[in-house]
Amino acid sequence: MTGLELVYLIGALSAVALFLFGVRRAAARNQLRDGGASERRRLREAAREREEAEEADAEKAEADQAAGSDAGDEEADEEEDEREAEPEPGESRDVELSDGLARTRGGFVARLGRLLSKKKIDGEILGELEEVLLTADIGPRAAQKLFGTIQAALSRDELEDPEAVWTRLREESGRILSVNAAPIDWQRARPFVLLVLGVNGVGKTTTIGKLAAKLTRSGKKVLLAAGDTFRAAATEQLEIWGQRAGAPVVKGKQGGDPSSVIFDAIKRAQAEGHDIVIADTAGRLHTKVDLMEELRKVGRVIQKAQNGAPHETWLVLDSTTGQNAIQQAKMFKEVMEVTGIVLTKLDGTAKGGVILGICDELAVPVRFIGIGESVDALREFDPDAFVTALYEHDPTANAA
Ligand SMILES: Nc1nc2c(ncn2[C@@H]2O[C@H](COP(=O)(O)OP(=O)(O)O)[C@@H](O)[C@H]2O)c(=O)[nH]1
Ligand SMILES: [Mg+2]
Repeated sequence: MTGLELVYLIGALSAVALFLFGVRRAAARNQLRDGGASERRRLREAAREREEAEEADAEKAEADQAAGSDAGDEEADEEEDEREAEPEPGESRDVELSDGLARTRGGFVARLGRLLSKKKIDGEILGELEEVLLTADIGPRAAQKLFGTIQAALSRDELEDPEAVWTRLREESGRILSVNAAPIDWQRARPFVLLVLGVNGVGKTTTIGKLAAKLTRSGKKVLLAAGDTFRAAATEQLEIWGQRAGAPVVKGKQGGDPSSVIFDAIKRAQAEGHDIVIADTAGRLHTKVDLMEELRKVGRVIQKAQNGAPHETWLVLDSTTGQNAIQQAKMFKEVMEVTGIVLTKLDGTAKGGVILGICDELAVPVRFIGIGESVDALREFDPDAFVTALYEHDPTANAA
């Protein structure tokens, strides 16, 4: 190696070393900058995990309590089995709202309760209360409203009195949930056309089946339109529900035009004197743009079949998807005029508080809630009953 080559080699090596040093410095700087945020994130996650574990314990305790104070484990197990046994779709089962909301109540509501039942509510507890609300899937705006209530209580020196704070949280939740909407007048038109929208799997067909059963029971003549032509199984599923409810189903070919199925259904309802047409739709097409285009077309064709229709357009949202449900609603609202929301699967999630965010942010009334798979597990949404069931357990009762 010549002297010159040696000089080049040393030069190249020091360039590489300098470069590596620079990269490490930059990484360290980034780490320093993100450190705060990621540490906060980590702490938040740890807190959430801890709370979820507590929540599971609380849920178990609640189930045990429900099984009776002197019930042995066996009895509790039996009850567990019973709850897990899947009901036949359409099977009649008495479903209590309070049971349907057990998971949500055991989630953020129980966490709030535990914090509020602490002897002294200091800055740290206040921070934890805010954290619970912000991570409760109720949406940032509704969370801020509820936290504002707690802060207001603080300024009134009420924080020594958890019962008073609990009452105020109930009241504020009730205010958020009470979207003033006139009840549905099913006789406003004949046939009354209800169009049902929502992404795949949220519970559209199930909801339509349950609703058809309710309406036929109250003496209405209901016709169902199998507008989800995307999957063959969707039509079969609607037919099963239709048979149970005593409501005929108008169907098309798989892959056929949903608009024409719904058009035919409305024409048949006009000819045969049905009171209500409920139209199912697909929640998935090849792309989101396809889906939205198709729904627009469905809207236009319905209008052609009957002036003034659809009389109601309901969006079905799955509460287990939490905040995502609100995003879905915003997407559909851009395309269609949504006049009502059905929130399903409240029985299967601790994220039921999302209903607060929905009422607060969407300005569309929640009409029905789904609290199970059976035919009776569709409830007309009643804000007062909902709040009562949600805040059923007063934390001050456990505080002593
Ligand atoms: N636990 C529970 N399951 C539900 C509820 N509503 C619907 N489901 C279930 O959700 C799944 C999807 O429902 P489906 O009606 O087919 O959804 P679609 O694709 O929107 O028509 C089915 O297994 C239903 O039984 C509810 O309120 N609670
Ligand atoms: Mg369906």
